[in-house]
Amino acid sequence: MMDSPRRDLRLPGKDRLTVLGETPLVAETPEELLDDETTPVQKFFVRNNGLLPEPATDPESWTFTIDGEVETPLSLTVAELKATFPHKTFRMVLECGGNGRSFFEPPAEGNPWTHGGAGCAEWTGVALADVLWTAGLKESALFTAHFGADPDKTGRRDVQAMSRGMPVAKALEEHTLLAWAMNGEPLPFLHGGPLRLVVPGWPGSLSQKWLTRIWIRDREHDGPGMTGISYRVPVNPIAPGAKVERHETRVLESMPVRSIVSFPADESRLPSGTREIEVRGAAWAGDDAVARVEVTIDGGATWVPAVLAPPRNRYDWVRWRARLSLPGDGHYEIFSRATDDKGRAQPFRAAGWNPNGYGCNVMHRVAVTVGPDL
Ligand SMILES: Nc1nc2c(c(=O)[nH]1)N[C@H]1C(S)=C(S)[C@@H](COP(=O)(O)O)O[C@H]1N2
Ligand SMILES: [Mo]
Repeated sequence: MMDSPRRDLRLPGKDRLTVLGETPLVAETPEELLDDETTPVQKFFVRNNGLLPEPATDPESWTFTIDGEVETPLSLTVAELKATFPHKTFRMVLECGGNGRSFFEPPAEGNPWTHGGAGCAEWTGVALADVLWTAGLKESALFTAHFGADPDKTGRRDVQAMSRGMPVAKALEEHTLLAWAMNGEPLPFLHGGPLRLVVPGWPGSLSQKWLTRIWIRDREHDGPGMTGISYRVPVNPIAPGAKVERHETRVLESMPVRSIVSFPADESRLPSGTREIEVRGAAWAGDDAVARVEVTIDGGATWVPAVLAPPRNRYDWVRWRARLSLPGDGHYEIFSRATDDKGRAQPFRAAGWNPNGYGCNVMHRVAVTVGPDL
């Protein structure tokens, strides 16, 4: 299932993330490190599809362009963006489209994310919509195409490592940001600084880092990440391991509902006689809202409702907690299950197998042992 054995990331400014790929660097956050309300930069997952670009010497003069199907193509520096448009700050989940992939059986193609290809940070920038209104969308404007400064994984600069796009309607949502800050600090280089897109609710691959250009197109974009069956899922369910043709697939847009248990950590040991524990975690649901979260310690025979903290804004995650009574010492498997406001809950077993392993939202399992080794 895994190309290389997992190891802990050793990188200044980063916590003990789990490395899934070396070059390009891909590292996920162990679920128990996602216990903060706002995910600190040092715990935030990293996903690169290419090599790193040259760091900007002067972030304020970083320039990006909007061209294509607009009345007035614009070229703006970060300083001009900051000076011209209203600033917005939202706490929003960024999640890789492949989060959960390692639970598909048979294994799907790609990085074996568990549940840690996600984090929730406070992003500051301007609404892409405000910039698009200034440029003026032509009637032919249908789709965006995103470009970044990173060379591809072989070092080529004339091709994009990743260049995806979205329908104009998603680009015009007020939460779709051109962001220069993360958790109140200048956007870190590894997370796309000086400037990145943040397209919440949809696969993280739309949130272009080191953003240099948005090309407004009159058709669906066809850059790397848009061709073949990239970021596409079968329209009708297929047998696990089966092949699927592009015309039988659709683009994965909103990510499915998911929850994680961030406390206790998997394989925790509690003193003998412990009869009550607090379980807590986070839940989110792509474009939709989380309606409820429940927790079980008996494989789903009985469920305990969790108390949800209200999200700060749309696309924020919901922090939840539940108190569980334990009937005695022993080994318990805790599962959390979130349900979105359309009534869709997480499955016990990976469902919706697809060749590239997108959108696996199987429940997170955490084992705890109360008392001495059994
Ligand atoms: N320029 C550029 N932007 C990119 C990528 C990339 O490889 N290059 N990877 C995308 C993917 S697949 C994801 S999941 C997110 C990850 O963002 P992070 O590294 O800040 O966590 O960035 C997206 N933006
Ligand atoms: Mo991703």
